[in-house]
Amino acid sequence: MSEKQSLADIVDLDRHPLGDPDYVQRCADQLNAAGVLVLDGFMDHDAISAIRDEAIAKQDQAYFCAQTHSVYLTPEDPTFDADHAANRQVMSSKGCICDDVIDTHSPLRGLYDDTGFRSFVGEVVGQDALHPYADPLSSINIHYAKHGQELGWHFDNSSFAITLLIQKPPAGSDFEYLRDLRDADAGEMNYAGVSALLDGETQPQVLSMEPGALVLFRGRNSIHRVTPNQSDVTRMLAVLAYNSEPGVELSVNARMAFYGG
Ligand SMILES: O=C(O)CCC(=O)C(=O)O
Ligand SMILES: [Fe+2]
Repeated sequence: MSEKQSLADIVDLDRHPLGDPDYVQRCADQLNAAGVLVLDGFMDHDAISAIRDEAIAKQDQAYFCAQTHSVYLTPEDPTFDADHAANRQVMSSKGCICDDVIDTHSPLRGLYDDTGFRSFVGEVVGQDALHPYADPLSSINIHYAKHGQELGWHFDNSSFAITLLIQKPPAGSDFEYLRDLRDADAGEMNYAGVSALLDGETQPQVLSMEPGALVLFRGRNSIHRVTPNQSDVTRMLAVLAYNSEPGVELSVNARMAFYGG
């Protein structure tokens, strides 16, 4: 990409009129009712293929790691046994490139920086202002999951996440979730509900999405995972992260420890 693009070059605004108050209200209603909003065909066709080209070209700069963690993304709690829901370990294995690697003129950055897009997201999630992260890594990330790689069950720390699916494998990499399984702000961790899920006694829902879709997901209380990729086509996904306060920096450790924000 050599020139800066306008929002109309990046988003299919006929299908997704981000400035239309009725459309914005429908999106907000949908997110509130379902805890998730999938906007199919959000990206313009040329923009998504430019983003795919960029993601493929930069794949060898990705930081790949595999690690175990609890679903709460908290360190081991010695007051509970190892097999207690607070301590049970799941596996995450994935790769990531950070904001500093994304092109200045990438359509991803055009979207991220666009004030119309930002106010659309703010109105849909009910947050007055959305600010970019002040550190050079956190705002735009691209995640990669190769054959066998997965994201284990977890609750996010942040109240909502914005993702854009770039490339979808033909088998595996299903986004699964169980809505409102805990109430973090009330301190209700629902260990029994988490155990039932990890033991396979509860069946999660599956969220289907196609490349070019924008997904807004409230993952703070809705546990979710991405199942192992069962193909040789790498799953590629962009994550756009904003903060409610200006000037917030995440440490490299915080980002690298787990990209769930
Ligand atoms: O890969 C996805 O679709 C979801 C990513 C996610 O849950 C996270 O980054 O916290
Ligand atoms: Fe997450």
